[in-house]
Amino acid sequence: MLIGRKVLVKGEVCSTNDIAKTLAIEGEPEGTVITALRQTGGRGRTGRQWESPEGGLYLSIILRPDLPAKDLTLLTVLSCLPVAQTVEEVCRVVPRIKWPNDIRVDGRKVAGILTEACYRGGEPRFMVLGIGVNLNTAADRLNAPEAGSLRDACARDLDAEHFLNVLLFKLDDMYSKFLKGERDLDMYASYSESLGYDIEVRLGDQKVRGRGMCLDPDGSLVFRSEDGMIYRATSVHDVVPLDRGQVRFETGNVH
Ligand code: BT5
Repeated sequence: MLIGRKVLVKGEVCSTNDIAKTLAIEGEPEGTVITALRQTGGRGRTGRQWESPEGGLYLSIILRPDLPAKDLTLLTVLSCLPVAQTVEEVCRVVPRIKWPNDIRVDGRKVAGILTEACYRGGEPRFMVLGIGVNLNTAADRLNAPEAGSLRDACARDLDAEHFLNVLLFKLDDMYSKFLKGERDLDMYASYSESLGYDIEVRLGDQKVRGRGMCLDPDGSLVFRSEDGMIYRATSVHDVVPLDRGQVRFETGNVH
């Protein structure tokens, strides 16, 4: 097992991603995991905040994939699958993946992923895969209206060490397959609440309604707008599910 060969457990940190990046620059090998009890500067995408009080699980993994930069977004997107499967196995609830990086239970965000990469000559030197899970978090105290907690979802306290072990095992399996060129896109699609469903894709004031079709090989979300145009959403877009009774439509060919 590569991911989790070494796990560094911290108390309070600014961001586990920052610690992982510093260690990676200093030569820390691939697979090392940094976890923290809480973060004072937890980050989401595009400068957003990830609220990180005690009770949640915060981890960052150093990866040194021998892959072209164009594969990294797909790796991030597919990393949601082991997180969702861990939630399902440990908590016995039904998780859904909202493209690109949210894991939700009953429409509430219980986990998010942030990957950050360091490049040399246009190719990735290393990447840090950061995952935040609201494990035993008091979600009603978070300044995030859509947040949910796994403890609330399954009505019991969860064992953080057990959750982490299952998660690292599943991430390791997904990562080793990804490096061999295997992408479990059908399995991903079965957990997705964006593929085959009506969605609204937002960027600033712009909003386009359509239906998620498939993942592009570069990880972007291919969707067909209501007027029949084919678009790609990239990770700067926000994808909002349109609840019309959550009817699933057939997805297009997944590459
Ligand atoms: C994410 O960003 O969902 C990425 C979260 C990654 C966090 C991990 S923790 C370990 C590692 N170290 C870090 O510093 N980060 C990573 P995004 O899709 O941009 O979602 C951010 C948005 O989610 C915020 O703007 C809030 O609306 C909401 N939010 C903030 N904290 C939340 C929480 N604890 N639970 C659910 N939603 C939250």
